[in-house]
Amino acid sequence: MLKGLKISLVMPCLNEESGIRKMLEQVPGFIDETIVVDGGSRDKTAEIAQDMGARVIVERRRGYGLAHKRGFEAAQGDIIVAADGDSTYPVGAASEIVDYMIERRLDFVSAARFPLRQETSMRYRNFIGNVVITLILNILFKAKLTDGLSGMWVFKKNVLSKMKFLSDNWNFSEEIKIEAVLNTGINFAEFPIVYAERLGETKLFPWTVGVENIFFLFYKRLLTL
Ligand SMILES: Nc1nc2c(ncn2[C@@H]2O[C@H](COP(=O)(O)OP(=O)(O)OP(=O)(O)O)[C@@H](O)[C@H]2O)c(=O)[nH]1
Ligand SMILES: [Mg+2]
Repeated sequence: MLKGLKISLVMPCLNEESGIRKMLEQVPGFIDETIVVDGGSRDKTAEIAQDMGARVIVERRRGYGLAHKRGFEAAQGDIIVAADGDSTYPVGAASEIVDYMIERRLDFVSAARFPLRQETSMRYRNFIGNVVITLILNILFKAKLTDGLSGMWVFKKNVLSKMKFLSDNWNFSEEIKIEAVLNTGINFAEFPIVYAERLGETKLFPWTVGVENIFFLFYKRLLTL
């Protein structure tokens, strides 16, 4: 609990046995429940998560967005902290973010990685992809994001009923921010965090996913005219 609010942590994981261990070691005491949505990992992700006290939901259908949606449905908290399970995001920063939310009466906060504090945390190719996609997102949706593809968000669970999602896959990361920014009933802000180098293998095919992300932005824009 934080300031009387129940906090749920949701992490999608596919073959992240090293990352999830490090994430779970860092889970702060104020987190009331930790949900790991496992994509049917072939390594020990699910066993490690369970042994370390997380609730494991297995969702074998592929999809980063789908995994998040399964986790959000199961979460019981007033506030959901969503973060990738590859040890790149600082879940401990959630307490500062919740303070910031209360102080500024915010409903949805996206953790922003830029400017990067640790240069080795992101490959140059991914950095360029993030900059280009964020720029296109900002132009198309008149937004002012510094990080359109961050994988850590802290939000009131009730905002989900105001959002409409088209994506079950990687585009979900940009889509959840677009939904938060466009919805006048959702107070949105970014909060700077320290992004760390990932443990384990990436699940992303950067070129394909980068191009899909850009097409998705135009598609979403057409549907939200
Ligand atoms: N359950 C589930 N989790 C997934 C799936 N695809 C990716 N993930 C998880 O989603 C998170 C984000 O994936 P990453 O591979 O880290 O993608 P990224 O952060 O854009 O790229 P990196 O630079 O490699 O970190 C990780 O915790 C993955 O294990 C999936 O189909 N199902
Ligand atoms: Mg990652």
